[in-house]
Amino acid sequence: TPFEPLQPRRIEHQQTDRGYVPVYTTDVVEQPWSTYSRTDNEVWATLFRRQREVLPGRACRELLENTERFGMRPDRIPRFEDLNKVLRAATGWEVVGVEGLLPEAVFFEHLSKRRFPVTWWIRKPEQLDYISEPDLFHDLFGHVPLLLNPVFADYVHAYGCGGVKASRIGPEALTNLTRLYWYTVEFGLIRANEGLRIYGAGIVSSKSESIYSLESPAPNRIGFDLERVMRTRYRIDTYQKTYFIIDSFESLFEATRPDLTPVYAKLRPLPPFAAGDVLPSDRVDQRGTGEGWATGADF
Ligand code: HBI
Ligand code: FE
Repeated sequence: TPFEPLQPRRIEHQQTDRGYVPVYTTDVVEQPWSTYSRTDNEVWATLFRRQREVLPGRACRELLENTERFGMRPDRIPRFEDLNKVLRAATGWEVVGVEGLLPEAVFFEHLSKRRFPVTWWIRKPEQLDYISEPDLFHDLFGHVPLLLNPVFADYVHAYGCGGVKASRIGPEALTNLTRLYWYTVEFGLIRANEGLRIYGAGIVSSKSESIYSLESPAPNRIGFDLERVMRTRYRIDTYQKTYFIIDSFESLFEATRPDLTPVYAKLRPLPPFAAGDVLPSDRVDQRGTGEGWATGADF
């Protein structure tokens, strides 16, 4: 009988910061590279080619260069072990296969050991434009190339170490860190000489948001400030209402280098900001029109 393609094992559904999605308590799984179907590889090729069309001039330079350094190509889903040879040599990171979204403590633990969890399965053709969970394309194409950048790799490692500590401090500290991850690693913009550029994986892996985040008049674009970001709620199911801009990966790493315990304590009694807020203290690149913003609760 033809090889029955593996299906991800859905362990349990949880209300997470990305909505009601399956969360897997299972840990690392081998990448079943030989079981990817022709359709899986065609989905990879379609998404890869689309992003290679839309990202030049929009994504930060390193991101596209690093995709080349990995030798990533549209015609086949990359093997994790091939990527790991390049990754280990460059920044000591490695990619590990997982079933999908992990509990935060498990996720932080991996990052603190320079292991980036990558979902082993890729979305279905009918999910090309949007998928609520991180799939292989989001993780491999969105997150992994920047881990070749030493400063960014150190930032994500320090973030993981901070997350392990924050898990012991309490839920508010975790919420602060999840917002930091969301507005940098997932949806961050960076100021380049040529203008604003994308580095957040959630944007990089989405054709429409690659355009929207830089060119739409609707969202706010505001200079990054650690405490501001940690207090700002976000959306999981629509484009971001606000994008935060860092000046460099070095400045992002510096901002999060100190022990954040006193920052959590300072922020704890303070109310969060809504995703679309603009504050008098903000360095505003663009005050958005708010056109098309979803109503309802932000996370
Ligand atoms: N799990 N596999 C995976 N990938 C993520 O990006 C991820 C996660 N679990 C939690 C999470 N991200 C965010 O809540 C982080 O802020 C912790
Ligand atoms: Fe992600």
